[in-house]
Amino acid sequence: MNTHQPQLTSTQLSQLAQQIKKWGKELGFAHIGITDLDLTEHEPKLQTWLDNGFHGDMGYMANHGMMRARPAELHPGSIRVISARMDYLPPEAGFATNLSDPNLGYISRYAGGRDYHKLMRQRLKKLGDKIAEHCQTLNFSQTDFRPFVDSAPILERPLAAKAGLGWTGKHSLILHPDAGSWFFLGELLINLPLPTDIPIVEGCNTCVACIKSCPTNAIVAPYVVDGKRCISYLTIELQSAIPEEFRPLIGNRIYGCDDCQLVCPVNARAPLTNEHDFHTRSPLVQPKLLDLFAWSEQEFLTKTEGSAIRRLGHKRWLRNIAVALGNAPADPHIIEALTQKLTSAEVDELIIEHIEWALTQQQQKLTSPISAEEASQKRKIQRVIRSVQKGLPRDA
Ligand code: B12
Ligand code: SF4
Ligand code: SF4
Repeated sequence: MNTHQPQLTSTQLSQLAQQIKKWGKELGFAHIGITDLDLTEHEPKLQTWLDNGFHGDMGYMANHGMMRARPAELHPGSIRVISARMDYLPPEAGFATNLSDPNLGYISRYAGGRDYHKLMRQRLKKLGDKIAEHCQTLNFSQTDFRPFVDSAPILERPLAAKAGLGWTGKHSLILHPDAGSWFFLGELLINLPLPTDIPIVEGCNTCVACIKSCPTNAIVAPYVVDGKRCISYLTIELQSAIPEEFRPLIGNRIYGCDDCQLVCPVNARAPLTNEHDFHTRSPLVQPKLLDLFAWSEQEFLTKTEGSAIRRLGHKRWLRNIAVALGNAPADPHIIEALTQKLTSAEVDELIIEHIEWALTQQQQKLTSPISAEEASQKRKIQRVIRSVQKGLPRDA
């Protein structure tokens, strides 16, 4: 920082912090908190997570090493992070309706609308510009900031917890007592010594609902998710074949998973999003698996334009739907659609292998009764559905 510049006084910084929170609300953020950049206590936890290989094929998690826990290295000169929350729960989420019909595809409710990354980064940039303009009026012209939304190696959740946006739930997501967990996080790294906020001390207490309900047992210990077991990883991040052991457990989830949040009692108080852009688009509202499976590549690209789903690509879209079709009840229409797709020019070896797996599942169901493993899986999802109907009636 230029030492000849007049520095901001502590009164000016306190007033600015209040102002930032007001501007944040005007820009659509539901909560803004400020904290310092010290994440040293998280370095060993992150290292253990990486050493355990919980990142699977997400090479980007390992590539940057401890930089994730050292935000100052990302944008030198930064001394504070402004952590921001944006709610995404769409109206008429229809969670239970969707999960209880195995012929419908389930898409995580964060992904049914416009991709959040760009929208939030633009808003954070606007917030940064407002701060810089305000500082100019105080004769301080050295404001320097950089917005991030999932876009850089940074531990967003521990920063949000330090900034008072919520506590770390046992599913590892950030939860706010009045807002649940249906929100995205974004940050503005900044070089101003703003006053910091106080973390929320409330916690999960004895509840373990998310751990018990996870379809793939991905929450291997409280606060620790084995990424490579998580359905979000298996259906979104994983480029290659979905390991067979997980396929029956994925059910009808074709893009991400919300189960650990669906059973969370804190989500009973979660607000709906104010962003129309995050509402689920019509082709993705309670979609029939067979309709989605019939989309050509061009239809897939058109119908998912501007959405995060587009980045999956048509091939992995078909891979995921094939698995869900394999998990659906035996149906000659499904067998016909799978068989037809085998000869389509749009499938490659990866998809063919998943389609063949799905066909085997379908044929087995035609001839043999439900296995003990399937029955236990069904009971687990029925418990999640009942929990949603009881605990989140508005969103059921
Ligand atoms: C990689 C990643 C994933 C991976 C791995 C998940 C994971 N738990 O790490 C996969 C693909 C599986 C995934 C899934 C999802 N993700 Co994700 N993901 C990320 C990403 C890019 C990095 C997360 C990370 O750093 N993981 C490494 C581990 C080590 O960090 P951590 O989980 O935060 O763990 C810390 C704490 O648990 C803590 N800890 C450990 N032990 C203990 C003990 C105690 C007592 C406490 C308090 C803390 C604690 O220390 C750890 C290290 O600091 C972030 C964005 C970002 N840049 O941060 C989004 C992010 C975390 N994901 C997000 C979302 C929405 C999801 C999904 C809900 C999407 C979906 N519906 O399918 C699921 C939820 C799954 C889950 N239960 O976590 C949001 C979370 C918002 C929120 N409310 O918290 C983020 C922040 C993206 C965003 N910008 O909004 N994700
Ligand atoms: S998102 Fe689904 S699979 Fe992943 S930890 Fe939560 S419940 Fe488990
Ligand atoms: S389900 Fe229970 S244990 Fe899991 S995050 Fe919510 S309150 Fe915490």
